[in-house]
Amino acid sequence: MRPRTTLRALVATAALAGFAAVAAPAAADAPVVSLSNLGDPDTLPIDQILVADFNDAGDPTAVVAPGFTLTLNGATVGVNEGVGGYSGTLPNDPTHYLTVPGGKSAELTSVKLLKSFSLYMGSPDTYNSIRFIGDNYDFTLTGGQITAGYTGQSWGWGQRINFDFGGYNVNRIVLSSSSNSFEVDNFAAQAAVPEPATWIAMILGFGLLGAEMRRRRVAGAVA
Ligand SMILES: [Ca+2]
Ligand SMILES: [Ca+2]
Repeated sequence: MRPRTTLRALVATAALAGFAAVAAPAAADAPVVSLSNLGDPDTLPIDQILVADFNDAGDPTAVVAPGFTLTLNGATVGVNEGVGGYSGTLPNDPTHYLTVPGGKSAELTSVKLLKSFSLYMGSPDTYNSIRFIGDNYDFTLTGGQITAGYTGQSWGWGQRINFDFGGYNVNRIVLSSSSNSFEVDNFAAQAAVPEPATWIAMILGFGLLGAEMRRRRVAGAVA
């Protein structure tokens, strides 16, 4: 009996190690926010792809990358642009963009987990919020936290903002605003790829679990 008990303990330890390797810590860190490309709506971080450009006002939930879904909970695309009190124009961006007015939201979901996300934002306001939800992750940034400290609320301010999840993975991004408005364009994202060590731990853990299950089935059949 002793060898079997030892094997079982080994399997349990290896499986636990595998699961521990894929589980993120409970306390999440804030996304690392960085600004780039002042007044340039089109240049993306080299490791990201364009996800949504909001240019088709006739199909406001259209996305340009597969695996992404856009939901507009009262947010608008391509209308009311530049109307004072509702939506401020984005500097150097003559195309349609997304406006999230007060009390409304817009949500982007991704089939793949994302390690970073960026957008072009204009007319920043202290009451804009962006929430990132994912694998053991739920973090909301508001106002100056979104714009790396900028709180000028100027229509002349437009900048790409990059959010790096610092090793966490995100697949839901919710933009909301408690007043008019949160204006953005050209969403871009980078999909997460599991670390090789994580894959090895997962494969080892599941392989040993499978071996243990097969052993138990055989043991049950002969009992
Ligand atoms: Ca656009
Ligand atoms: Ca605004």
